Amino acid sequence: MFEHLQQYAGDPIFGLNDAFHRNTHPQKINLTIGLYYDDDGRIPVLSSVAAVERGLASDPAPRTYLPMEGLASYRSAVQRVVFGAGSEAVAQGRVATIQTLGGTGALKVGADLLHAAYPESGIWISDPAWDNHYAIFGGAGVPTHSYPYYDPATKGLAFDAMMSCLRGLPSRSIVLLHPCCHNPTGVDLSRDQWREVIGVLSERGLIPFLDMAYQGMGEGMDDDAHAVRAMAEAGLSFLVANSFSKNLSVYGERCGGLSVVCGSEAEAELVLGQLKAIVRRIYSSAPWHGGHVVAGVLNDENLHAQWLEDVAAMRERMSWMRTLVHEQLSAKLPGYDAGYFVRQQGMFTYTGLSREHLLALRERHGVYIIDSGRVAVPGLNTANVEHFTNAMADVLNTL
Ligand code: KET
Repeated sequence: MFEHLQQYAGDPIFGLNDAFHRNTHPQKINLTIGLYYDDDGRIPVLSSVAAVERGLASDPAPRTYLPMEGLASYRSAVQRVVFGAGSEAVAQGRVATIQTLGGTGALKVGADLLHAAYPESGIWISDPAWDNHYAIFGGAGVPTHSYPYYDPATKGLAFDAMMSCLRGLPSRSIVLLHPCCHNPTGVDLSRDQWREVIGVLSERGLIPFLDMAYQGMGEGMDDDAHAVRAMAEAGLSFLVANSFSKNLSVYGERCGGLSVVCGSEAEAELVLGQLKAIVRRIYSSAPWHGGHVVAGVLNDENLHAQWLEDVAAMRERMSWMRTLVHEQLSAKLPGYDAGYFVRQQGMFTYTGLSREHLLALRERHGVYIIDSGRVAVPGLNTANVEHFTNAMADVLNTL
């Protein structure tokens, strides 16, 4: 029945992560996937999450269906975390928020909403991109295009090229933006640059879709949401996908949110209705356990404070690793400018390494970096960073 189907080429991130686990190199290092590991190389269970889970286990509640839009206490917590406690748009009831299956689920539901509302609109995605953006929007029937983002010469932002592309887009085009910790480059916009981008989005009548999968991993929970809040304050209508996979370390619980900022409360009601209809026809409702865990942490003052401390520790550890790599590489490779390791931020760094370099890193040293040259920084720790910089120095010296 299915022999005519094409072979799945595999996912470039999950596929290499699997290959890493099959490798037997004694000092192998996994820098493939966007997972946060602590300095012992373990995926942490945050104490705030464990505390809520103990409470849930000690007094088991019926696992009923959640509403199509998700748990009310989860949705309001998403709004506070993403838009800030003092958000005018939220206070005016102009934001329709649902609990989603991670950030990916939020992107999919948002893509379906946009395709139904604006069937003619295409989406513009940063070059380079998180590949799944193409798959999710293309799969939802939205034509996909790219806008310039990264400048290999400076390992920084191609801001002028990006702006001139945005200025030329047809009105009602969708623009996918990363408010912080750009994946895969680690290159973010400054506040002044955001102001200019928001100006163009507004003048050109574009539809911004912000994908915030790493809130808190760049500069802080509020600072990282700057673009979202500035856009809301500027009075734009837009969508935000957010994820708790990384910042709460609850990847497999599939916890995210989709918020649609509208012009009025009545419009937000209409949107919420359509979001429920989309959820109902795809998977009916969001997960009970993850919803209660996240809402439990976010709505408890002490647990919330503990969570923020944990996120700060993750952020500081990643920035420490960046500093160590920069120092060690600069010493081992005097002619090589490793400054991008400290200029770029968040979970990823874009090395610009060639395919040859990447293959040699895997084969000679067991160092796994995905084919785009993106390094997932949390795979580094005090015990393996030296092996990493030795491996980098070896391949850059010999190839
Ligand atoms: N958006 C971006 C930009 C992103 O990097 C990820 C995950 C997601 C959304 C998905 O979030 P989730 O809540 O897990 O559905 N990225 C990492 C894992 C993956 O590829 O799925 C990664 O890039 O390694």
